[in-house]
Amino acid sequence: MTNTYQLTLADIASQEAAYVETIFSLANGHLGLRASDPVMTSATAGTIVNGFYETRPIVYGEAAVGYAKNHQTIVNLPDLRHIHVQTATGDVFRASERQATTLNLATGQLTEQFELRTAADQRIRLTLTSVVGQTTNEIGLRYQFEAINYTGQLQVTKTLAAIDGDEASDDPRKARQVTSLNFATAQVSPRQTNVTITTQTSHKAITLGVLAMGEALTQTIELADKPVLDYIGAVSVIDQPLPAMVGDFATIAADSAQYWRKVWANSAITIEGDDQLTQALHYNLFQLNQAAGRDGVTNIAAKGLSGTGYEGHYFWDTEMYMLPYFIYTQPELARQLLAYRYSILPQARKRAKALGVAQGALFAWRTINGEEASAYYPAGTAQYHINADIAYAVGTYMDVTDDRDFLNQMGFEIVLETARFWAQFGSYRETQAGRRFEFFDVTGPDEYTAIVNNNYYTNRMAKHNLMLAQQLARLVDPAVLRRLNVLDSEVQAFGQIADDIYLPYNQEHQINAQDDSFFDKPVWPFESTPKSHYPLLLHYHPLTIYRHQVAKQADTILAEYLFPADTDQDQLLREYRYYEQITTHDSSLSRSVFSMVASRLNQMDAAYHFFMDTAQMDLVDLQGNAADGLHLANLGGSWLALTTGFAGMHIVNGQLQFTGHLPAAWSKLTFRVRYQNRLLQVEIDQQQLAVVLLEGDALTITIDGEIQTIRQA
Ligand code: IFM
Repeated sequence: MTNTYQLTLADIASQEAAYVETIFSLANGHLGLRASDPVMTSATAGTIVNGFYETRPIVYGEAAVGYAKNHQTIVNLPDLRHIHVQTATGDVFRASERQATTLNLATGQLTEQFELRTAADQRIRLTLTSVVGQTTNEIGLRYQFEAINYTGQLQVTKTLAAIDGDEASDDPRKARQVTSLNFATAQVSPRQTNVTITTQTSHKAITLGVLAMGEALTQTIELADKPVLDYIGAVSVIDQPLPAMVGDFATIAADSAQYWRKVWANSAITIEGDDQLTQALHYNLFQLNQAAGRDGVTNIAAKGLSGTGYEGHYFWDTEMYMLPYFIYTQPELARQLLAYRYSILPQARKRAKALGVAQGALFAWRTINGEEASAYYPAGTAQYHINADIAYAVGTYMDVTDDRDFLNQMGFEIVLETARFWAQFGSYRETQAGRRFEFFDVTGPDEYTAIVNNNYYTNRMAKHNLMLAQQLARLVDPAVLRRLNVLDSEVQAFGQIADDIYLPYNQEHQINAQDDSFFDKPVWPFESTPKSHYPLLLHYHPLTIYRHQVAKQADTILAEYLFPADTDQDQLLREYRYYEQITTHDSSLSRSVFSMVASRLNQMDAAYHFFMDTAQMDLVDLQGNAADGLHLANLGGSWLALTTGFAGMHIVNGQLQFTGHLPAAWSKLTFRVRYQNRLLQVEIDQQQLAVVLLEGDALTITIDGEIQTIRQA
């Protein structure tokens, strides 16, 4: 029987080192450790700190006004788990083979077994147990040694290994190499070494330290005693000194276990009939939790803290794919993630100005420090739907928590400033069909179509953003309206523009149109495209792709999932069928959305297949690049497909509603959500969907179209 809170080498796609390092990476929202071989150094090994980046000017062949100025690249820091092991006579254990690995999702402990070899084929076994503090930035490291054919003395030195040089790559999803770092090592005591790393251009500093629980960082041990060496690693807060290390292995392990107990109390999932799938979902949520910045000034990178892919940047992925999970299970953490967006509002205001908009804010498409870091504006800044995505997330957070303090302090301002941007960036046009508000030159979520007019998703989301600003203006403290110079006339104008926003529709296919020109283009020649030429982005010039009907990921369909009342089932089915045929799912952000829409259409086989690919994406290495880091948006997407897809969870006009659609392969699905200070357990079997109120006051909800009031038993 599969343990649904445990992952081993047998559960994953391959034993390739960089892939294994990603899958078993450990993190706590601030620091991330890849599960690299502790006696080797490699380009992919190392420690990552959320928000610790270096900048470098972007060199354009042909620059233009307002282009992003600097790359921001997350820095791969020395590997805290590294050790140097040699025999008494100086033979170094340089070769190593991973033999077993177990990640305990209930406690956060990772146990790995390696067989180490010297050049003279002397062999020993190393068992390394790693655990990351979840309320501290300390790491417990326990190294146990056993003899195989070498039985004598060992000399073990805890090191802070520098990172080997990275290889250059043409894959835009990989990170750039950072060479402008200064390292200052301090031997604090025989037991402790610190290294402070400063970046030359972003002017940031971080300190990493290692502390021996024995007498010194270098220790001589007898293999016959089956020796166990404990070390503590630690990482400072960015730009702060490293505090004294106070934990030992047991206290760090206890801290981690307690944290995960709390997480699982609200996040546990049971799929009766498929333990392996339950395990995959637990893994996904484990990694989502590990990746999320908890301090209000960091966020969730596209690869979390599992790798340096996408340079550690934060995208819309957070708000549209990951935040719902946190909003519904850990609203305090969701608030911190939104607080990060609030913290970069000044940069977003500047960015709006750079694009010629006097009032309002435009959030960067990809960033760490709030400034735009996308060097390719057609698939970067032009995806200004990110503004509405962030506002949408504020709306969901408010629906689920009714957190007025957040609204007054941050939430309203975010929604207001993004709404102001829409009001100025779009324009009215007289057409035969009447006067309408439009957005020209835009890129929607589908990155295989760029710089078009009236992307349906963007226009629909902008409409929502403006309506939300109007709605929240009625809830927010009037003092906030005064502080932000909001006049009634402005709020009314938001409502008018929202009403007038044009939503493209294709008469021929009787479906919402991805944009004004999408259906004029020839369909991509799918039949003559070899399998080896996917993802298309690695094989074709962007213009070859852009002038065809081909979608990298869910686009119009994403809008349909978000606004279920907009489209009837017949149209939705036509739309789903049409877009499904021309979508390659080259982006990991696609399948979860198709699964949700298929559920809504009761296309349960398709919903199930899309869901299985989503739920197991990194464990089967579906995209083929998990070695660079996990696909965090998809991890969140797997939770969405379960809750919004199979359980039909939506908030409609302030009321929580569920509609059950259980795949035939399962006998029962159970999960929990928090909603307005309540804890709910949702249970769906093949007959019915039931919601049990575990904590909090009675609540009126809609289940399968029927209004019900649920009370605690
Ligand atoms: O934000 C996504 C985008 O939608 C597709 N390309 C990858 C980005 C980061 O995950």
